Amino acid sequence: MHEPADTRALMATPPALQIDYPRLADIRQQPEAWWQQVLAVIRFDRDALAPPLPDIPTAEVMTPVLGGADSAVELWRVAGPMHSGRRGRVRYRHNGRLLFASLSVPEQEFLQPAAGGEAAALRQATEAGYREMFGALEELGFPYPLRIWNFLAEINGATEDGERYWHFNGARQQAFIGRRRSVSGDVPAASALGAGSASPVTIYCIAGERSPIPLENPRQRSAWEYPPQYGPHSPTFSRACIENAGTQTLFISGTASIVGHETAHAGDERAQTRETLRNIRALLGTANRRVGSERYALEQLRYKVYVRRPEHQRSIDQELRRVIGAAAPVLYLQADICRRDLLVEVEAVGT
Ligand code: 3EB
Repeated sequence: MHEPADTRALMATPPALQIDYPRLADIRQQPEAWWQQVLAVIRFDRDALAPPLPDIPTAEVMTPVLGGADSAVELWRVAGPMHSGRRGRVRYRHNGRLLFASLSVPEQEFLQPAAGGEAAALRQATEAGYREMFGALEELGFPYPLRIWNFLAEINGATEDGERYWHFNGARQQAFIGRRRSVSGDVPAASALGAGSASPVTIYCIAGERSPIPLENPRQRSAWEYPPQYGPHSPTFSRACIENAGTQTLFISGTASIVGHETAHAGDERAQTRETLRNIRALLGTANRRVGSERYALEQLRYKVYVRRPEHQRSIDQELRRVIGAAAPVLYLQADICRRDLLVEVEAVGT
């Protein structure tokens, strides 16, 4: 999964925005000058890597890396000079054009006796996370989140009052409304996954000074219009977006085997993977029409694949490689997907 071309790309000066999934051994030897242009590092399952520059924000995501002998990280790079800092729980770094921000909020903070139980604690942690994140973005002059990643423990778990993901959705939507942000149409691309049972609510994002171009998928009902059988408050995300300040980076949201609003191929991870790729292909068509060229192609994206059951990784990889080819970088992570019947979710970035 790591071709020599990848290693060469890792050494080069980054273009406007670059994402890589290097093995720890590939980056441990890098000189300090190289780290200057690192925007952020995402560590999965508490890998030991600590960037030698303490300014670089990290996000700790409790979804184990699958498959490789050596573990990998997600690493974002941009051309400097960089500015880094902290606002409350939010850690950030930006180059004047694009900003990375991350934070974690433990639900336990909101679990006082008689305060409303587990569901209320999840909602409060989610709302606090979004409130702080939006506050930091607005203060720092990057008010437009392009792409948001969300992780919460036991995403499929039940509460006294509906699934935990439903409460997450209610709180996220409330946080958008509280900041006078739209909850349909002009919303960021996103993913929301289940992390290990001790995981705090963990959110990280890439944000800009200008609003991105949001994209929807003609094969899928927009998530903000999902009917109430998936929860009383619809999820707040777009299917993809294109950065609109020069880089034209394409961020594809978590994409699953959903056609219209219904899960397709319950119980069949191969068919779910093929359906997911049909969804991503359709999105690329929308993206290419929007920029008026064939700029984005399946073989040229960088992928992260969330696999519910580790034993499905092989069959999912076979189906994926048939369509995206052998060279595209793919990082496999074990995670629960937000609907119980989904076995795989795929997200991607086109640079
Ligand atoms: C779906 O299409 C699958 O709640 O932020 C994908 C991407 C999914 C983002 C989110 C959920 C989210 O509905 C799940």
